[in-house]
Amino acid sequence: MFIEIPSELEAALLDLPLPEWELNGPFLAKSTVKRYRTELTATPRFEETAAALRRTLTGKGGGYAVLRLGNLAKALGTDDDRFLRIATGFAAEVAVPFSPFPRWPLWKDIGVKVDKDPGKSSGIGYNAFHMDLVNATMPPDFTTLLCVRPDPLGGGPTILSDAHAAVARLPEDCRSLLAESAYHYGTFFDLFGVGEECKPFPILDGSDPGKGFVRFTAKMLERSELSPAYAEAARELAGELVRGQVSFMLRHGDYLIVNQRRFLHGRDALHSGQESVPVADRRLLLQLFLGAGAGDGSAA
Ligand SMILES: O=C(O)CCC(=O)C(=O)O
Ligand SMILES: [Fe+2]
Repeated sequence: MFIEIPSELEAALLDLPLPEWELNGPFLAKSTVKRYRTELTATPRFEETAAALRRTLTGKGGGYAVLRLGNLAKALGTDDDRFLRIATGFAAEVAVPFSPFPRWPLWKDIGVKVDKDPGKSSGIGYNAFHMDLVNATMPPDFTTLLCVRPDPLGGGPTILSDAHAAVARLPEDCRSLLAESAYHYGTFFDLFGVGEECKPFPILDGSDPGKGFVRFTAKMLERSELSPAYAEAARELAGELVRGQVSFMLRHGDYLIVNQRRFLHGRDALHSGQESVPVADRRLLLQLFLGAGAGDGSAA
């Protein structure tokens, strides 16, 4: 699941003149996708690396990948737009990059806030298994996290779990409860490219593994009012996800891409003592969503 960048590709990427990207509404413009692809495919071993990335995300048994961009991050600096353009170029080989949040840039900061709900994005606690934009009718096919700075205190390993494998281990009666439209989570307003609000929703929609989503967030167990039988079924699923989890620390320059139709993600708690870490030194990720591209209808 970890993909190294061949050294000759790395060297070529350092000098690649990728222009600033353009957006078409929330989507990366087709003209940018085309231009980046033209530049990138001219570099040695790019195509085989992009193919390996796609295989790892969508092939049999796959569902997430970590592209090791650490050497490029070190050489270019993560503040340098050239680094983000390279990451955007790899992302665009998987699906169409877009920002569902109209007021935010394409890449959204996920920093560390000590006074936020510890279990939510940018909180310091255990961020339980979830899919991003769980309550949208068309959630992003892929969610991606670029690690600019790991927790300097050494906490916050990423957790991942194969959602369909977890479901398959559940008893039949539990699965039928999960297939009912009895679940809800969070708020929904002013989002682009992800459809409408889905409320209530079934966790299982009856489609084949890898096609439909396991529309789940373990955060609903504490933050949504669910009737007891459904809450219990959701709790059992959460337990199976934990039983099947893998866990690893994202390093500087690691680019995690998760196929949301296969894997759910989360993060273990950061190390205690975040209050004493200056904000500018705390863990920092950049998040980007990818969709199959129903959106950008422009010919540009
Ligand atoms: O902090 C992390 O590693 C994960 C964050 C996350 O999953 C989110 O913000 O949706
Ligand atoms: Fe997330």
